[in-house]
Parts: sequence; C-alpha cells; structure tokens
Amino acid sequence: GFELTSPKQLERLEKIKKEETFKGYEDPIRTTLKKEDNRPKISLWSVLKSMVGKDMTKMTLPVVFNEPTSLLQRSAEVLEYCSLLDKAATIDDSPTRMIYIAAFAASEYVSTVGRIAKPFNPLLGETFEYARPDQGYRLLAEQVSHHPPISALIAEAPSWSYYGESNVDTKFLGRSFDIKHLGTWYVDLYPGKGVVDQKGQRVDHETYSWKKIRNSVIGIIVGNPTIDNYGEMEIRNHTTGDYMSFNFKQRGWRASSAGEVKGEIYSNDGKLKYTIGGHWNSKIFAKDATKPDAPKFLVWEANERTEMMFHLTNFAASLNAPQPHLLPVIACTDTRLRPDQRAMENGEYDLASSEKTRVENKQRAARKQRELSGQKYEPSFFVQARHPVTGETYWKYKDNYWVPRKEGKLRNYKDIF
Ligand code: CLR
Repeated sequence: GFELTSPKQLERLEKIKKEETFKGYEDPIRTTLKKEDNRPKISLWSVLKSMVGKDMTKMTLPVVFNEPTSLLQRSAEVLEYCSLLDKAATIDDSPTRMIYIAAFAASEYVSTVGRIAKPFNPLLGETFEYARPDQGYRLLAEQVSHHPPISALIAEAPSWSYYGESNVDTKFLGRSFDIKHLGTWYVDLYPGKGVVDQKGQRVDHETYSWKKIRNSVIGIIVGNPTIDNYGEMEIRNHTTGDYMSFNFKQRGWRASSAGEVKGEIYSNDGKLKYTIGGHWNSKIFAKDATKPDAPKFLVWEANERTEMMFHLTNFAASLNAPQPHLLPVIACTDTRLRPDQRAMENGEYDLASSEKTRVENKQRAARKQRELSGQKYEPSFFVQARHPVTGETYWKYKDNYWVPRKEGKLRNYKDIF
C-alpha cells in the first residue's frame, strides 16, 4: 500500500519477484477454521499439578492441550501488523520512525489473547515459509536446534527485513507458567530517503534491535487460565543512536489494567521526543513530547477477530492452510506437510497423537544415527555468525531458500516427517 521511492527498495522488490517467491500463492487466503471447538474439556491444573518445576519440553501433555500451529508459525504471527514497518520506511525523521517500530514490536501480543494451548515443537530441520503477494513480503523460518529448541527466522520486504532467533525458556512454577525470551530480534529498515547515521553520513538502512518481553499463563489453579505479557523492552536504533524504553505493565487485580503499555522515545542526544501509551490488547497512541499541548494520535489498532476453533486469529488461520497451488512447491520440510499437526487441525485427535509419537521417534532415530556416525548437524538455511552492527552472535540467513525452491530442489532434500 505504500509507495516505494528509493533505488534500494526497488532493487529489493526486484529480487523478491525474480526469485518467484509468490509462485504457489495464487489461491485465496484462508482466514478461518470451523467455528465449534470439539476438544474434550480437561482442567489444565489437573494435568499440570504433577509437573511443578518442569519446562515445557519435558512435559508430556495430552495432545488436546496443543493448538494446530507450530512454534515456527507462532513466531511468524508477528507479521500480521508488518504494514507498520512499511509505514516507518516512509518517514524521514528518525525518532518518528521509532514510533512505528515500537508499535510493531508491541502489536504481536494481541494474538496471545485466549490462546492457552501448546504450539507444536518443531522437529529439527522443520521449515515454514509464508509469502504475501498482496503485501510484497516473504518469510522463512527453520528449526536450527532441538535441545534447546531454537528457531531462526527472516522476513523480507522491499523496505525492511525482520530477523532473529526464537529461543524460549519455559518454566511451570505452580502459580504460573512462564516463558522468557532469550533471543534478540532485529529490523533493518530502508527508508525511502535513506538514513543519516551518527557520524552524519547518509546510508541506505538502519538497524534496530530488541528482546521480547515475558509471557505468563496465570489463573491455572482457579481454573480460569489467562495470558499476560509484561516486562521492559529496550529498543535501540543502532544507526542513529535513538532509543526507547517500553514498559508492559503486569496485570493487576482490575481487568481494566490488563495490557497497559507506556514508552518514551529519545533521540541520540538524550532528548525526550515522544511518549507512547495504550494497551497491547487494543490500541496504541503516541504524543509529541516536545510540544506542551500536542494531541495524542492513534498508531495501531488490533484487528477484529472471528470466533473459531482454538481461538486462532484470522491471520493465524492463514498460516497452515493446505492450499492446492502451494503444497506442490513448498519444501518437503514445511510445517504444512506435518501430519500430526494437520490431523489436529482436522479435529482428529487420536490420529494427531499417534502421528506425533511417530515423527518424534523418527527424529530420535535420526539423531542416534548421526551420533553413531559422528556427524554434526548443520541447519540448511541459516548459519551462526557475528552480527555486523551489534557484534552479537545471531542466525544469518544464507539466502539459499527461494532460488532452490523455484527450481524444485527442495521437494525431496530431506525426510523428517
Ligand atoms: C509469544 C509471542 C512471541 C513468540 C511466542 C513464543 C512462545 C509462545 C508465546 C509466543 C505465547 C505463549 C505460548 C508460548 C509457548 C507456550 C505458551 C504459546 C507466541 C503457551 C500459552 C503455554 C501453554 C501451556 C499449557 C497448555 C500447559 O513472539
């Protein structure tokens, strides 16, 4: 929806098109599943009470506590509101761009509401691709480590890349089930008019980074499980030196306090430029802090949700759709082809459960085989590298998915299901 103005943006668009990214995405987008939820009702506390102190990977839960998404797909859900990044790239002033980066970083949490279910833990080497010809972006995620479970992800559009690693530390402590995020997330933004860096030089992009805040399932014992997301998020623009502190308030006793956020955006000289406020579960506003009577303005608003199985959002319902044009072109390791998750989506819980056992055993056998032959496992599409801007280690995309995909070389390259 936003105009591309710079040669760099057009070059990035050209690459996405030339690699035939959108081949297979001709079918209409699926936005819903069946309405009725026919899962047997089991109290969460009754199965969790014997698992105090455990992390999620060590819990064997009945498959009805799963939802038909993988953690690769849940990490991809952040793209529901990626037009905020397109918007950021149209803005010339760096602290103003930060408003939209911040809203993007907060916007993913609304999808957690009502989703008290365990996503499928991806198998080692499992991948997930997703592209949107209507919005010009593409995404690739790969499970790069099994113990601990780590996914690498990159999404690319003409005016931005979003990438990072999902590495969650989960713990059930009796009162709450807590999820801490260890990975760092990055946005490389390519604004239409370029960027002036801290040395006063004009460059074609800027790099932001932040860590995700904590998720916590509360109300498990009283039988009304609810999700809260809270903590302090520090977003940094490493190129211009702007920064922001973003506070997600922990839910108190009053339901009206749920989802409250407050943030402050500073320019590199330490001057307060904008304040941000609102709720991650409904709307986010910003206000110019340099003018005393500046009105607040709306930056982001949550999309409407249709009631459906597993309380998925409409965007989430699109991710695992077995679309007829798409299935023959995706990699054979794509989540859409995973049989247990597909059975879950179809409401075939017994089949889901037996298939889950089968693919997990297959994964175990493959690992044994590697150990016996002394082979080290290497991910296919990402490699660990030092980040050129922050110096931290991160998973670098090898830029080797979309071309082999287009040539049909990923139809048979591995057998994990
Ligand atoms: C939050 C948004 C992040 C990606 C992400 C990773 C882990 C997810 C978390 C999100 C939401 C909450 C989550 C969690 C893993 C487990 C937990 C789905 C999507 C659920 C609610 C735990 C349920 C536990 C029981 C059923 C036992 O970008």
